[in-house]
Amino acid sequence: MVSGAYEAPTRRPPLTDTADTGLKIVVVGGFGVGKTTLVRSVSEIRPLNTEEVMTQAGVGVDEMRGGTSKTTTTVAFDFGRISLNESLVLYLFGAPGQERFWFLWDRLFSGTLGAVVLVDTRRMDDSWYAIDRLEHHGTPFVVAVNRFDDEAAYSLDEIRQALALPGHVPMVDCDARVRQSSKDVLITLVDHLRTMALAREATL
Ligand SMILES: Nc1nc2c(ncn2[C@@H]2O[C@H](COP(=O)(O)OP(=O)(O)OP(=O)(O)O)[C@@H](O)[C@H]2O)c(=O)[nH]1
Ligand SMILES: [Mg+2]
Repeated sequence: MVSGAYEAPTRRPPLTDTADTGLKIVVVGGFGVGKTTLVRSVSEIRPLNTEEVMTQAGVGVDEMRGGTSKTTTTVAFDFGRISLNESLVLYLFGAPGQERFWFLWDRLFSGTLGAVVLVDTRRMDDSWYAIDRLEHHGTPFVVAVNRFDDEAAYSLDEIRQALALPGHVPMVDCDARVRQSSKDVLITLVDHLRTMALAREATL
């Protein structure tokens, strides 16, 4: 196991009395990019997962590139929670990655303040649909590149170009298995949301 990696919370810590702002955040991206892993690694409560075992029937349809030991897939969504400080709580929803479940995304985006698009550079084209839907909904997002062990081949600038991302969209590297790394992604998103809110205020 990687150092700092996920350990299942053994209890459900209650929300602190000072928590007064809840933000709905969605983690979205293609099949097998690590969305469930990220929600699990960072959640302070035992996350709700809707994982199903992948069966023979999925051979040829649910193909993972890069040979992982993945045996399950999300069929509805993941749910977790993290308190970033005394007042700010994020409610995390991990989207299902397989194309046949993408119809659920638009519902999942309802009421969302911001999103994380998780990218695996071995399947970069799987990110297009997520970015397209978020832009359609006008949902601010950051792009987190989940660096699987065997790749550091592309720089963030190269990935920005490949995905045609405008300069204002923050990009970060991450290891979705590591709590602090996943937390840093969420902090990047919250900082981005704050910057955008301040810019909006300044133009009023
Ligand atoms: N080496 C490595 N493996 C990872 C990393 N992040 C996730 N994994 C593994 O990759 C596989 C896919 O992770 P999931 O979290 O199930 O991916 P997902 O995006 O939720 O998948 P779907 O819900 O099926 O779309 C799992 O076997 C993880 O253990 C990483 O940063 N490095
Ligand atoms: Mg999943």
